[in-house]
Amino acid sequence: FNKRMQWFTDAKFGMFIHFGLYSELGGVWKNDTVEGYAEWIQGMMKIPSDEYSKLTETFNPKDFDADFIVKTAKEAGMKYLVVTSKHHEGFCLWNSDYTDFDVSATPFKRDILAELSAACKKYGLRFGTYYSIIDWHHPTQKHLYGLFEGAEAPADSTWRAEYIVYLKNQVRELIEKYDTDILWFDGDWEAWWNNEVGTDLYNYIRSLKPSIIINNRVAKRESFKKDFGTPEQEHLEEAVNYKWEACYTMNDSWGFKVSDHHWKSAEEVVAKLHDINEKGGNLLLNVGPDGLGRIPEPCVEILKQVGELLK
Ligand code: FUL
Repeated sequence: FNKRMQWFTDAKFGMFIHFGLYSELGGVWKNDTVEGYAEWIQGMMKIPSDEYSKLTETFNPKDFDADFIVKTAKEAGMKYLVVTSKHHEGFCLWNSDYTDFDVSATPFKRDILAELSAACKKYGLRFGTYYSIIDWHHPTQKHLYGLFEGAEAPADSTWRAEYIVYLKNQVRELIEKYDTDILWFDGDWEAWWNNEVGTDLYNYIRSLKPSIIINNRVAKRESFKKDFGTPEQEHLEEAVNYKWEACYTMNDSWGFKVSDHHWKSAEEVVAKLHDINEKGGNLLLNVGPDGLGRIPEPCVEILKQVGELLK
């Protein structure tokens, strides 16, 4: 375990990237601003699936520059990156063989994971992928979140098994095509997810790539401690006998939100990093590129200063 976790323990500081169709909206739907996290806009505002899916027709982040993003991370002292390959909305940032709801269906077409993983190789950063267990778009989950008109609960319970086949196929793609070093799951709080399916998924992934590192949200985070804990917008007060990584936003939202200018200062970031590292944790600090693929300018500036302070 220690050997597998060594690079992660040494890394101490990573970049989280929340990017998806929601980035186009910047937290605004029909002149209404979502309360809280911008990547939750579909769920919070109950935007029907067929309407939300149309965002693929305009998803065109033509200023997205993986090289610049990874270089920015590196210069800020970060040693790895974790990108939302699929957030709760279900849209995939890579060209997946198992769905059409992905980058290839947009005018942009470019494979965002391919570009980011290549840039990580170039700059010597480890590459990780976030994957949401919740999927607001997948047909097997139609009855769960009130986003599909007239969707009734299926007569039998096979939908979950069917969804897990999809999930496993996609996770295998993330490993085989992009050689992902971290699988960062999320959405474990749903009642239909449990430690049994989570443990099976954990074992499956380890069998495909034994050296991979998986977060505790692969199963129920309260009771599952492998491979690392994931305190969110907070961190532990003292060292514990398991590995953990605290994730924090740079402003208030994970996904790009036009109205969110509540940036942490570089000094605050560095203080947090040191405090977390002292207690044995890693810091995964988020950036949310906008609809054109650009990290907001203030955020780039803060990361530059963080790099300076850490020199
Ligand atoms: C949470 C998600 O619901 C948020 O949107 C975000 O991705 C955060 C890191 O995890 O559980």
